[in-house]
Amino acid sequence: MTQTDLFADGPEHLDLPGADVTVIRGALAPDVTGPVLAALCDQVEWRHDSLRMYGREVPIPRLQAWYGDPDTEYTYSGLLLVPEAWIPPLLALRTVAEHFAAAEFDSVLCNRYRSGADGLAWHADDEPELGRDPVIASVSLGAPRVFALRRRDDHAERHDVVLGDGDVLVMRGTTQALWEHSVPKTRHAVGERVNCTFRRIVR
Ligand SMILES: O=C(O)CCC(=O)C(=O)O
Repeated sequence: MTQTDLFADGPEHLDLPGADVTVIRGALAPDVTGPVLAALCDQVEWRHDSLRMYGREVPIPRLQAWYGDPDTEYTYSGLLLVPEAWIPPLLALRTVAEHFAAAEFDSVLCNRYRSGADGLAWHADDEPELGRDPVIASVSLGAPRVFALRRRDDHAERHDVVLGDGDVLVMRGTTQALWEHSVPKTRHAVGERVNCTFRRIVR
């Protein structure tokens, strides 16, 4: 049986020049996502970090946490993230991410969007720790949110995809080099969402 046989619609490959992005809808069933979301909200060491911007500390509009193997320190936007030790719900999600990405991960950035007022600004996961053309897989739980992609050299070339409860997204190849992504804030009433983005640190 192939992966495509397991899902009614099969993996959805986004047709974006220079990007290699696949969405697997409902990779996790609804009777699984609810308990996993509750476990993550309860057990993850959520932090409300600030980034230094224009000479002052600005709180990020979401909660986040970094988990991984002991040697997976990670820096983004000048913020050093020291890994927390793996917990069972994140290890379970890692197995799912590794299955669909056909890749191995040693760390995960968890983002918790408490409402539509939380979001994530345009960026690429192109930190040196991730190496060239990294494979990155995320698992979304909870409320659906727009995941926006745009070409770094032409912001008019933009594609929005809604990531729902239990969806897995895999980015690979030159996606990070040529494209950026974001989770825009929304005025619509939306519930809580957790996204876990699995990565591999290159040493
Ligand atoms: O929440 C998402 O879907 C995206 C998360 C993300 O882009 C990241 O962690 O770099």
